[in-house]
Amino acid sequence: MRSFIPGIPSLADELRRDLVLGGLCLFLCAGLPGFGLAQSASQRLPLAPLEGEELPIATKHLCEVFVQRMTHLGEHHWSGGAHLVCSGGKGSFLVLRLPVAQAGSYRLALYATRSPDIGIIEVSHQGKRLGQPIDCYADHAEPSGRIPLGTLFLRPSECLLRFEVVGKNRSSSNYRFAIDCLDLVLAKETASAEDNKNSGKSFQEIRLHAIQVCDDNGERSADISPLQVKAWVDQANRVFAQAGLHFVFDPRRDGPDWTVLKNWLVNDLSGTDQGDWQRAKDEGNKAAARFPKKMVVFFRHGPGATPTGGGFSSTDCNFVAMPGFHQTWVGDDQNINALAREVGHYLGLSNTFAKEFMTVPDAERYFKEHKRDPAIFDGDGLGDTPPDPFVRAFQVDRKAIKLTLDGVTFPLPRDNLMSCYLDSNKKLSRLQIQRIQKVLGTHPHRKLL
Ligand SMILES: [Ca+2]
Repeated sequence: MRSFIPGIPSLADELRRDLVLGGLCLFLCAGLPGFGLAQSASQRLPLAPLEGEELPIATKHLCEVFVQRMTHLGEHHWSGGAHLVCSGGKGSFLVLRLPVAQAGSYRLALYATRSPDIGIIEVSHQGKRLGQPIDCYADHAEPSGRIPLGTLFLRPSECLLRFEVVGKNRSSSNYRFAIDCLDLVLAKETASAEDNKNSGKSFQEIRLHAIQVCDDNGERSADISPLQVKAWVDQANRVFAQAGLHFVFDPRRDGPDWTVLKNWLVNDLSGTDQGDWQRAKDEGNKAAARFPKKMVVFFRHGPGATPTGGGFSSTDCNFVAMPGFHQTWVGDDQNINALAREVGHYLGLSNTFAKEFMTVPDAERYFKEHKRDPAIFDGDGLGDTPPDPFVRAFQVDRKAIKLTLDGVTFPLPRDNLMSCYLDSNKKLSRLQIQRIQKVLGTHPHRKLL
């Protein structure tokens, strides 16, 4: 059996052969451009690649996705030394978010991986297929080289690229595919409706500082890339534009808004329930104080061997704690509102719900036990967000817009940022915006932003 997953004997044989062939080819063909795949493929890598292993995933359906280092097959054959592997069957798909700052026409090309266990994929944008179906079958693993996908019009709000497995080569042993990187080049810019809508509006800018945390020995690093942080920040900006706020973040590893911190105490941050909360919080506040006038966000692993999917913040701490980008999902969708929600907590907002229930009968029992008082479901005490009996089973069901408990109907605040329901158009209420503005004006830490 051949597989992408390292450590399987038949693959090890495969890799050894590739190492030998790759090395031989590099040796024989040095100075002869375009002759020998390993050499020419590495030469053709884009100048500013969007690494598959660093791009934010929006949705994955019927597949597992993981990053695989590829430097064992040659130091410079794969861009960034790694690719993103998607392992599923026919019909599985993966949707990536492209970092698009301005509307315009873009030239797009894919750099994938050829391998014995690869399926045939189609790439599409907004339902329109880009190029021809791509068959990357080969009898050994190697970079595909440049695969042009044509020119497409992209807006910042419509930047989702879909990769779907539509079949496989008769010789292929599986339906996987792997994305090394994308080459996205702006060919012609256009003012978008979004730009026009926001031009002339004045926003209060808050600079965000992202800290990727690992243990003191460098292990258990949070799984996060600047492009992924940028996707979360862009979504937060869509929501907080309503409150006149705009978060600024420079998505470069060597830029002013990105730091790596080796500190196990901060890496283990898990909230007020943790045993050494006071000490951990003090340590977090101390690390955050190094970046005054910025909103500091820790991307941390969490305690134990398995990375956490949770985040937290409040006005009580001077930082936002977040998990790795791909550690938090709502159904098939990556939780794109996770940062915006925690920023909401940082700026003084509470959840719309007071308590979480697994099933409707649980919520109904609780309601009856508390004299059918709707206020027991009110998590934030704000008059313009309705009491929210949050039942986990309704989280992903977009059609669930109300819930009746013992004859009393509750409208569910699906589109409110501080609820936990899946919704693509999250909003803030008038009183939530007032609360944020008050916190920004009077809070000892926040008023310095
Ligand atoms: Ca790569």
